[in-house]
Amino acid sequence: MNTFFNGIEKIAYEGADSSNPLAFHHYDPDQLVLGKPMRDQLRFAVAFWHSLAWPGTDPFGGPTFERPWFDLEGDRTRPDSPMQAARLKARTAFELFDILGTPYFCFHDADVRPEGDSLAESISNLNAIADLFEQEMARTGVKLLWGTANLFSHRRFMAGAATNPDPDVFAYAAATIKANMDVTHRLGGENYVLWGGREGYETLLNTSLSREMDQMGRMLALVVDYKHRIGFPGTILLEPKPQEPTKHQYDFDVATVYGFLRKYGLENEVRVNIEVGHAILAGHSFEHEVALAIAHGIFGSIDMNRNDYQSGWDTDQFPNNVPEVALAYYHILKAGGFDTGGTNFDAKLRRQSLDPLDLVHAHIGAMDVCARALKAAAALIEDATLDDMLEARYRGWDDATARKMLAGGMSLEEISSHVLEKGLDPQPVSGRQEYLENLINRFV
Ligand code: XUL
Ligand code: CO
Repeated sequence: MNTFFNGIEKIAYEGADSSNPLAFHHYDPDQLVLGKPMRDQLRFAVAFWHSLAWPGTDPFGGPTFERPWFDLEGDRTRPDSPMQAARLKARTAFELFDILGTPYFCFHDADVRPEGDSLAESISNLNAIADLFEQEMARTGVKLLWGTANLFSHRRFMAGAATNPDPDVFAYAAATIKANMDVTHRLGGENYVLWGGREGYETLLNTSLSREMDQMGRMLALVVDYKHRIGFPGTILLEPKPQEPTKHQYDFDVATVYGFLRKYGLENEVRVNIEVGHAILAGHSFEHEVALAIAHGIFGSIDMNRNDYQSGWDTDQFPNNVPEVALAYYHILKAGGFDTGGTNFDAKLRRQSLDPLDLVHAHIGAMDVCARALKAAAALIEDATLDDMLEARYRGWDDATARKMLAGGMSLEEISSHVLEKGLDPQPVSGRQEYLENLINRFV
């Protein structure tokens, strides 16, 4: 074993004083944070896509990474070579999970199996790789956080999957989702993700918004119905993103997704998978998206990959901003932590980071950033100043009249009389933002 990674040993926790780059400095899986081992608080997952299937391309240049399975994938002269490539890639993936000690992984069908000449062949390829996954999962104890279908790379999906003007594409997408839900269920996946890569539009000149929204609502209702019929115990997750690849994506952000779920009556069935970079693209902060999802009761899971703050597109970089991550975990921990969700790295190396070792360093760094942020968030909660000040800010609402007013027990006339009779003259109080920012700075 351990061939691609050339003998790299399992990464161990050595503490903040260690200078060993192949050690964790903050992620100690067994350390208790708010009464739970860090392993179970963070629930780390490695994404197959960018870590194993992305070849280092960018809009101006071809592949930069040389991975042994890429050569086999392209060799169509030997009929089994794309499947050999898929098996080699899968074994290498589990080597990586083993080295890092990440408890979970995530995949898209297109990352793990070669596309067949027909849907039936693609599904049979997927099932064959799932057999190998089962063996590797049993060998290593690594579990599946989520599975998903890639309904955006192939040209058949260029005008959308669920939102395609052609009903045959809708049906093809539905059949693909079914196959992926079956595999996710078989592998004990804890969630099933839908990210609408092509569910949006390039121009309104050729787009009927009302039709496309109804088509998306129908697809999601079919998914929820199938989940219940097969007894899939996991969570269905939608992943918001405002644009890219399409100019406008329907799952723009958490607020938009919540409105969409309400419109189609699915707000109690579906939650969100929030990605740092997608929040930034939508003009929000990551903690805003997390906090809003929690406020709406639809928080599910996170993809902890960030954008470059200058470039303005989805660069999917590994996280390295502790305060940003800490504030998100603060909200997650305050809400009781992850349920079926976890911390997935849907992140890719920079295209000059050619070596297998770069993949290991990227994940070590990302896991350490998250661990450090988690500890800071827990310390903020234990300190309780932030929470106490928030509570105090709204304390006026404990008053009987205030409660009656909020519960709908007073009309506008009654409220008006109340103000006039009492001679109310509310005085502004400081929001103390700088004080609070200084407080955060003590913990991160
Ligand atoms: C794309 C993206 C996807 C989803 C799953 O921006 O983040 O990988 O996480 O399809
Ligand atoms: Co993602």
